[in-house]
Formats: sequence, structure tokens, C-alpha cells
Amino acid sequence: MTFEEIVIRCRRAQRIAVLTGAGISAESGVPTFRDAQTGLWARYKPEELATPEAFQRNPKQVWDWYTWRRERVLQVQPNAGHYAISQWEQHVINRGGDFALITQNVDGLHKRAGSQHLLELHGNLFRTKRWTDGVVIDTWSAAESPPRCPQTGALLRPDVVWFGEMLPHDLLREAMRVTTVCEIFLCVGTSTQVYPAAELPFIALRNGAIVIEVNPQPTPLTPHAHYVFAAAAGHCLPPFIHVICGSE
Ligand code: BV8
Repeated sequence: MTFEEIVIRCRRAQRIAVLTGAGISAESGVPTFRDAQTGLWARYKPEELATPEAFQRNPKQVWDWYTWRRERVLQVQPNAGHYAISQWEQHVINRGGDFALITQNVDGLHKRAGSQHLLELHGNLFRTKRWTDGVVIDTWSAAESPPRCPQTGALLRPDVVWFGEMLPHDLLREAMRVTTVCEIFLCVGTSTQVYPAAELPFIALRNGAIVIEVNPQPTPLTPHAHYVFAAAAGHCLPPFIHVICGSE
């Protein structure tokens, strides 16, 4: 499809779904999973640390990695790509349409950019839960690493989905629903390699949606997308969304 056709379809669409991955936060200074780890964590691969086995084996090491990531994220801001998606959502909602943002990211930057209908498939860095029963705990002492639940003494862990763990059923079901009924599926900054999230753009394709990809690198989705912005999200999304939303 041509750019002009894509713009017309996006302007007319009443049901939009967006999937984002680590790439949309890259321009905020948050390293992606494909980026080499830096500093203290240079010798580890995220897939090795983001697992229940790693936490079982060395809870302090895993907790300290997430503390490092939280501290990094607190020092950065959402970028123009996050804000463009949030602006598109407002534009669609104001016209009575449906808009859903499905993110694999746990950095909370979409929420800080004002996105409302947000499905954080893989959890959130800034939420903590009990290792034993998954109950979210809001306050705990940072004296220990990892901290313990003040009520039960159980070890606490980040409330994120690790490799080998099931995604929250209700979130995944809602992500599948919005993907199945959407007219436009925008896929931004994901290597489309981690399942079940990576299946979503293909579900959208199978259900007749127009699928648009934003990624400077080719991915397994690229050959199948109706339109590809081979560019950085922060660079190409703001003008694209501005054209779709018109002069406002
Ligand atoms: C599951 C939270 C059922 C944690 C994450 C063997 C055993 C167990 C499971 C499996 C197995 N084999 C396969 C699986 C399934 C597994 C999986 O898919 N593995 C992959 C590696 C093959 N999935 C799971 O385990 C999931 N659970 O399946 O449960 C089950 C249970 C038991 C047994 C079997 C099945 C859980 C997956 C969730 C893991 N948690 N995050 C944390 O963050 O610490 S995943 C994490 O990695 C991210 O959330 C994200 O999803 C993924 C990384 O992907 P991306 O976001 O795409 O990031 P990436 O760095 O890869 O790519 C960035 C892209 O951005 C690049 O393409 C780059 O070109 C682009 N980019 C860069 N700059 C820009 C840009 N784009 C635009 N603009 C820019 N400026």
C-alpha cells in the first residue's frame, strides 16, 4: 500500500490497536533487549536474568538488576514516539473510536506519556509482588536485597512476566480481542521474537487488519506488513500521527 492509502485508512479507522516493544523506549535512553548490556551487567544476557530460575538461584543478583533498571528509567523521559501514540489515542477516542495500546515494555513510559487504554502484557518494573503467591506489595524496606514482605516475610520480586512464565490471562485475552477486531494494527519497536506477544501482528493480519510496522531493522513481520517505516519511532511517528490527526 502507498503512504497516501495508509493515511486515508488510518484517518477513517474507528478501531486501532498498537503493539510496542523495547525499540520505542530506545530514544529515551532505555537499552533494548537486543542491545548489549552495559557496565556491571555486561556479562549477562537479559534472557538469563529475566527467569524464575535465575531468581531462585540468585535472588539478590536479579533484584539488583531490576533496581538498576528502575533507577535508569526514573532518570529518562518518554520520547516523541510515546507522545505521538498518546496523541493518536486521544484523537480516536474523541471521535468515539476504540484505541488499545499493548506494550511488552515494563518501563512505564507509555503511562507517563498519557496513554490510557494500556495493556502492560509483561508487567511493570515499578510494581513488586510476593515471590510465594504473587500478591502485589506496595511498601517494603529497601534494607535487604531483595526485600521481604513486611506481613509474611516472603521474598519480594518485580511484578514482571519472566521467560517461562504465563502472561496474565485477562491481559492476554483483552490483547487478543482488540487485535482480532482492529482495523489498523501498528507494530512499533519490537523484534517480533517473543511469544505470545509476537503472534499478535499475525493475528491482526489473519483478521483483515492493515498492519503497519515501525522498525529501523527488518523483522519476521516486515515481509507481511502492508506498510513499513524503516526508521526510528521517535523520528517517523510524530509526523505520521500529525498527518492522520489533521491540523489539530
Ligand atoms: C510463555 C519482562 C507460556 C521482563 C519479557 C522455552 C521455555 C519456556 C518458554 C519458551 C521456550 N521457548 C519459547 C518460549 C516462549 C518464550 C519466548 O517467546 N522465548 C523467545 C526468546 C523465543 N516466551 C515466554 O516465556 C513467555 N511466556 O510463553 O508462557 C509458557 C510457559 C512455560 C513454558 C512454555 C511456554 C513470557 C515472555 C515474556 C518475557 N518477559 N519482559 C523484563 O523486562 O525484565 S520479554 C522482553 O523481551 C520484553 O518484554 C520483550 O517482550 C522482549 C524483547 O523483545 P522486544 O521488545 O522486541 O525488544 P528487542 O530488544 O528484542 O527488540 C527491539 C527492537 O526495536 C529491535 O527490532 C530494534 O530493531 C528495534 N528498535 C531499536 N531502536 C528503535 C527500534 N524500533 C523503533 N525505533 C527505534 N528507535
